[in-house]
Amino acid sequence: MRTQTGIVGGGPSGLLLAHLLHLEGIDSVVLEARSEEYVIERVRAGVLEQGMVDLMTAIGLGERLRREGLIHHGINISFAGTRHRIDMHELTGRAITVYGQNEVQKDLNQARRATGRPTFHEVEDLTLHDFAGDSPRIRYRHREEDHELACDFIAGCDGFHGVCRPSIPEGSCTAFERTYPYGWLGILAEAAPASEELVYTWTERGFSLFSMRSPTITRLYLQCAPDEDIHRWPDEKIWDELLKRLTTRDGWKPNVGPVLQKGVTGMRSFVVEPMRYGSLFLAGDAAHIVPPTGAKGLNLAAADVYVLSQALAAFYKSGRRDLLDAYSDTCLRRVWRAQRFSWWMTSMLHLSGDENAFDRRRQLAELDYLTSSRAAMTSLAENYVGFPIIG
Ligand code: RFL
Ligand code: PHB
Repeated sequence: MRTQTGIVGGGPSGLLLAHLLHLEGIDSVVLEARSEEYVIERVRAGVLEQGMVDLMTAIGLGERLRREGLIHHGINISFAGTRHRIDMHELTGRAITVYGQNEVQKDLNQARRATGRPTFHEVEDLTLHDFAGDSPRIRYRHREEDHELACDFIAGCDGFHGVCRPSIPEGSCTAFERTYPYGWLGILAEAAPASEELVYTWTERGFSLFSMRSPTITRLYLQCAPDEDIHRWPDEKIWDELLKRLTTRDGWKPNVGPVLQKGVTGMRSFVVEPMRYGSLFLAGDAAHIVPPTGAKGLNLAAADVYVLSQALAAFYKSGRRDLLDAYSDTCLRRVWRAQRFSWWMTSMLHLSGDENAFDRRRQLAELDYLTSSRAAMTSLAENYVGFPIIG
């Protein structure tokens, strides 16, 4: 089999790239290790930057997003028992949209199906070959048969634990990494959101986040150990801890309801440079990870694949290689901005366990400054709503 771009991974990066390429008349094959249902059901991101909403709309995938997405003009930062609203729209003219990654994934799967171009799920033993040059090949097993896909380019969209990044010869890329001494325990609850906007909370007991998915579903997180055993957390204990952390002095607290899903995720900052080796281009979580406190991961993935689609389109239209050569640098500028912001939000709001009383006072002083200075609020708002993707 032959295609122009072989896409490894059918998550948001892979399928969004596939659709962007389709619109440019470029053929692709998507190879995904998991089943379609598994990829859709994974509970992950919830916040789309304005730029990602604009991109989805520009490529004809904005209809359900516009109908069902919840537009938020502000967020709340809570500490010492008080919520402080940051009006991002007033400060930047832009907003965010709450629309689950599951929904984005459904829209992308449907769009891909409508193009008639192939996506293969549950592929196994995928390996990359000859990608230092310009005739790369991908070998894999599908339905108990071995296959080889010849292509012009490979897009490594296979997430942090995928095979593309580790296939790059040692010494050709540099990894920058930081891990954090905490994780997030997240739940999805059948309960109407008690606030119209997100609440990021600092407490002496650790960080907590109030978010949502729809008018009937609340999404909540609490800081926990990075290797926390979810079995130690029956639902009552989770609610007890969430209510302790999130309840504010004015009596606001999240509504309690049946827990639909729960899980623990670790926190990591990671970047590989460059995001390219020969004809292999890494995009999304395959190239970088941010801690979720800045809500940036999915948005960065969208920005990467947009840049890549434009570079591939220029190559196929006029043989230009300059945009392909600039791909990594173009993406890395945004990536490092988001890394800085995600690290900052994370460090400001979590307790690392080895801080002393000074560090806690300093965190509170930072939160006080952030929520009382228009300049500080504008800086947060500008980064949180994100920078344009289509440009
Ligand atoms: P994905 O989603 O991991 O998809 C990669 C796909 O590749 C497949 N794969 C393979 N396929 C073939 N062969 C192989 N050998 C393969 N190995 C892997 C996998 O099965 C998978 O389907 O990466 P992608 O597409 O780059 O998308 C990235 C986003 O999923 C991620 O950045 C976000 O979920 C991060 N994130 C958030 N991002 C935001 O922008 N806003 C948020 O509010 C937000 N909240 C979050 C988050 C991530 C979280 N977790 C679970 C880490 C909240 C959480 C809790
Ligand atoms: C979510 O709704 O899942 C969510 C929101 C904001 C974040 C991270 C996750 O920073």
